[in-house]
Amino acid sequence: TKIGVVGVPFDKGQPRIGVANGPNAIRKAGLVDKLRNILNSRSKHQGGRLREHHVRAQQRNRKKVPNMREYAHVACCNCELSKKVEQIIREGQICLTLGGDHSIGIGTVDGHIKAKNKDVCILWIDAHADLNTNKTSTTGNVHGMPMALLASELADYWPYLPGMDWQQPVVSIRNVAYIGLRSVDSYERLVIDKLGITAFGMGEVEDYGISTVVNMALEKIDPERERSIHVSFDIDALDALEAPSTGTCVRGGLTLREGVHAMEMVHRTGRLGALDLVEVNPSIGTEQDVKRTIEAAIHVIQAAFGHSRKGLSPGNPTLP
Ligand code: DIR
Ligand code: MN
Ligand code: MN
Ligand code: MN
Repeated sequence: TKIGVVGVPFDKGQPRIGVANGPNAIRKAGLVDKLRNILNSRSKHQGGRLREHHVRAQQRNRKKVPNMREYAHVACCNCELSKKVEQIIREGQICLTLGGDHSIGIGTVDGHIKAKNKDVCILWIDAHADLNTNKTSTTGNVHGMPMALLASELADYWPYLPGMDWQQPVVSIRNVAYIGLRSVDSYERLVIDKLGITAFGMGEVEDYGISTVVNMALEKIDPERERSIHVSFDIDALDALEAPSTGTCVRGGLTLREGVHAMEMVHRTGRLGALDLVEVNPSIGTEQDVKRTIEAAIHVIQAAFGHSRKGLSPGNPTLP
């Protein structure tokens, strides 16, 4: 396994200050060493390598779109990010992107799709559907819009987006499944119903259990078990008690156990192509809240890359 880690200190998709420090905070807590441990625990010939990258937003124009705050920043950052993600995946690495707010999902999914010739399927793990257009959004925050920008079925609902020509809405919404929904706007609900989007809210997690939900989601979006899987994990999918340091936390969410289990299942498919971990905001809450949120994020990431809760064996299989 090769892993490419991209830090994206971007916060313009939402109004709270601090989320741009997410990548740094997660790294400071030891993420890279923990991922290297996982790689080192595998046998020699399976091997592993990890590389670090950064994408910084550089606004190059002042283009505006109605009801899309900081539009030009979002467009420029995602353009750079898409190229970086595409390059990483083309080099045979699984791309881990640390946000930043969830508007960066535009670039990560776009880059993933461009890198693979085959179809990509998406697990959007989030309290929110992020399915607003600039006409339905009540906030104008672009972190509530990435899925609507990516979905081919919604292409006609957008005005011309200057500086976003590189981004074509090429994902069919049939290749997308939500897990963890519990705060969905009314127009988002309408779109989910009209297009028949696969959506497992907290009610379904309660009814079936996380394991069945993940299996049902993968069965829907990847029935032939051949697609590259993109997981876009908004930390607010986790319960507010598990991950308080995030801009729009909602109570009644996934436990950390459920989040970790879902990622272990994705790991076991062997088809994880890219993981986004977004919306960790180290400026929200107490020191303890921040620590708890970052730890949760790291547990989720480790699980996706093969950490076992039953322990990792040492790379060298002989007892000293
Ligand atoms: C809301 C909140 N649906 C919006 N979205 C959030 O602004 O469009 N997404 N918080 O993560
Ligand atoms: Mn989100
Ligand atoms: Mn969210
Ligand atoms: Mn821990």
